[in-house]
Amino acid sequence: MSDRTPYAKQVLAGQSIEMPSWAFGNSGTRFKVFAQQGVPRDPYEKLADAAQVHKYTGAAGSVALHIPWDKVEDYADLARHAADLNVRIGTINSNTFQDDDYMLGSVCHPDAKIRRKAVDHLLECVDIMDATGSADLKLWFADGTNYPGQDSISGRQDHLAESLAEVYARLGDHQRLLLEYKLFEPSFYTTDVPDWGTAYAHCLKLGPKAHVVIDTGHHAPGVNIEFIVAFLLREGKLGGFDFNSRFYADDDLMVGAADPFQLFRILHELTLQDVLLPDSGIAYMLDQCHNIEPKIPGQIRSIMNVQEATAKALLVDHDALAAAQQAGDVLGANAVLMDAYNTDVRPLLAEVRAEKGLAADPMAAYAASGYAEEIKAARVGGAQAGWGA
Ligand code: RM4
Ligand code: MN
Repeated sequence: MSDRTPYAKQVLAGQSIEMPSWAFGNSGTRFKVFAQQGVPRDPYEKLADAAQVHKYTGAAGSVALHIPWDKVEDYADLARHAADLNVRIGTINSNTFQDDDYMLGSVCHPDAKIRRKAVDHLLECVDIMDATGSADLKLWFADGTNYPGQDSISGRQDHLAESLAEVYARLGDHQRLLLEYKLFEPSFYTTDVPDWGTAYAHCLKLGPKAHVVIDTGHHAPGVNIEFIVAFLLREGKLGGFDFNSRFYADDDLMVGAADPFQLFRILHELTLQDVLLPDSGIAYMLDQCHNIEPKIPGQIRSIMNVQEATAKALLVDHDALAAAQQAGDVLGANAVLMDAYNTDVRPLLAEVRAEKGLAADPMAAYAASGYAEEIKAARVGGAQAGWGA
């Protein structure tokens, strides 16, 4: 038993990863959405499914909403429903990419009327945060252009800055604005928030309640994401993560599926700064779609993948690492990291689960519960949730 084991167990027991409500609805590519049986018909049923993930992992205590996908009459009632299910409502995600008016952009649109509409939507999201008790507003903009000359690149930055400033001014004392960046898609020539540098510059100007979100799928191939993590953490500007994994672009596949070593490297940077627990100010969440696999097990597996990468990162011997770095021992330092990465942490996680009264294998425990069969039988009729294609 390494010296780090008790500490690792303590952090793992307290870790919580937020789930995206949209992971439980139907999803697909622009080619086809394959419907699955038993999929939720409304946000209440999405929360019920999310609660199953928390029930078996003990590490997924909150659910992010996406507006308008999760619009309800009474958000306080939805928050109570969540509490009854032993989960809570987390981040509110805005949506300014699915309305015909947004064809040429939303908060960066050349027409002031459209920008007004988009900013009003973001302000409505803050109203919802007030009702649900959410702390974070997550903004991702599909804004950009497809052709050189289509619009003014710098003019759009002005619009972005003005729009963000208005939303920022509306935030309550304990609310934050999290700005997400993405390299490309749906725009292909320019994107208005394409990278962490752009997001960082805007957040810096806005003030202390604005932070950058790293969606792990939103980078060019080969980008060193852990460098971005270390940099933003050092500047106090890392707001959170949208975890997923990618083979090509924004694949939204299960985190840790494509590159578990990258996930470990990211978690190592976070572990070095001791920011893994919920009070750290870093909002950890999944942003994934389960297009071909069943959704609840897809989320359970994803939470387990994050837990495994976290456990390995927690086992890195920081003293030995620092000593090797100081001595200029390149191979020794690398070996310290690889030793931890190559540890089988599944028994350790089984212990952590047992101490919380959970089954050692959340996948098997969920499969044996019969819940999947129950929802297939019960959720007949009505319109399944999903975001179309
Ligand atoms: C975007 C981005 C947002 C997510 C939507 C569904 O690419 O990742 O975070 O809310 O997809
Ligand atoms: Mn995202």
